[in-house]
Amino acid sequence: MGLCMSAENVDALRRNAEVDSQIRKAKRQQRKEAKILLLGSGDSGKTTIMKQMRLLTDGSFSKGELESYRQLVFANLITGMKALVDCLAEVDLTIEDDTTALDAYRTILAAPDVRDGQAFPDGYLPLFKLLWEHPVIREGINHCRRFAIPDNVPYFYSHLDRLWAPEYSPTNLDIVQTRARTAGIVETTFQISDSFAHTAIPDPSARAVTLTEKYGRRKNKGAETIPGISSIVSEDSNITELDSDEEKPRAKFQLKFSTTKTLRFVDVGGQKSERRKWIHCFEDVTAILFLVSLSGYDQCLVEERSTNQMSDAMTLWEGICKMEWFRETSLILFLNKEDLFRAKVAESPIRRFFPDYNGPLGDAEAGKEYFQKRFIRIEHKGTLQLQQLEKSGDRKTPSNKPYTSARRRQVYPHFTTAVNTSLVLNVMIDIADTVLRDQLKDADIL
Ligand SMILES: Nc1nc2c(ncn2[C@@H]2O[C@H](COP(=O)(O)OP(=O)(O)OP(=O)(O)O)[C@@H](O)[C@H]2O)c(=O)[nH]1
Ligand SMILES: [Mg+2]
Repeated sequence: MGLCMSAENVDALRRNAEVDSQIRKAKRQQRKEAKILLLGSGDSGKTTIMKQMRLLTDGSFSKGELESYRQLVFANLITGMKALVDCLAEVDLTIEDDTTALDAYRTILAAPDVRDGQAFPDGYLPLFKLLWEHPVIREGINHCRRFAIPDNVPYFYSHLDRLWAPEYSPTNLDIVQTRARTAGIVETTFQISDSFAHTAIPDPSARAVTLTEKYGRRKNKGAETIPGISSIVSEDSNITELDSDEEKPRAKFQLKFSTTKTLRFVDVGGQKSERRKWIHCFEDVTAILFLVSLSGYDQCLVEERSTNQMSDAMTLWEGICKMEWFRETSLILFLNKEDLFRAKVAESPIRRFFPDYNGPLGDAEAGKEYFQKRFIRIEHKGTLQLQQLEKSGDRKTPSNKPYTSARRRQVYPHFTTAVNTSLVLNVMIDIADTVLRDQLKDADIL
């Protein structure tokens, strides 16, 4: 038996070993990344969560981004007023018999885009104000709710004077309130290392309470007590700025992780025409972050007036829950726009749109629970269907591996207000603490 090998064979073996090593390295690298896929109907708040992640990781936006958002604010003022005026006829209202208002409306519709560095044009401020204060518009806001008027209209219109200041630059709150529908797929990678959250928190005392409740009084907790998180550092003394919208001081927070992790967030467009692109992102998903607009229970879709936003979200969710792709994928459910939901639920009875709702009229908590239960029930049905498929034959996952019954997927529901940075931070801590810990533990990252 000879152990001799030709030089060629030795070379080939060495090359194979190198290739194997590279593949192993690439796989390890891939496993170090958690891919979070954001899904949900249009306008549910997916991109807003991406913006919050930017704030929670980087703490700010670049000069160029601030300029783009500034221009978007001006555009949002126009599209918001247009959406409102377009709906007036549906509720038997019109501004057509008021020539001053009509002229103002036509002028703002024809306004040229704001260019780089150019302040909002002076002559337009009184026109926007005139329209916003017009009795027909005010009445329209209340009556047109079901037509999905952009949620940021009351916010931006109540800050007109501030927006027209020559040195105006959008605050973080302005940025998360801006609206531009997503077209295509946008991937953003967030490095979560020493400081996950290093951001201005509007209400430091509220944060401190929440963190204390959650993790106890000690400032620095070891990785063994909160796996993956080495410390939470409150810097309440580090008061940084006053937000122009809030008189409360802001404090900085840092959440420290014991290891560096990469979170790849994939944001997609949620409007109907965008959904056929989603399938391109279904591979290797660590967790789905599914957003639902809670306040959409009495509203139609922007792109399809005959469809209720909440019903559309339920149908989408059902489709996702039944997909074999996501058989073992954690599902994070954000029942979002809780702030708007609370504000409207007393005036707009849930039962009018969901007749099986039998909670008390105007009770936000009962309403939240009702919708959460419906989404959880839909997920259970989806899981059941997948299990039946599994039993009925040797179904394979899309990656062609047999299912492992050892790991059943989990659903993590949260009520969220995506425009509120500190509330989003809380939820993100939860996600890091539970979902990602479970998933990343499997990949030896934590
Ligand atoms: N008040 C309030 N507004 C919110 C909340 N979440 C999102 N918004 C606003 O809702 C609008 C739509 O949010 P986006 O994040 O652009 O929605 P999207 O899901 O990315 O929409 P598509 O890109 O069309 O799929 C923006 O103006 C946000 O500021 C919330 O919790 N409360
Ligand atoms: Mg979007």
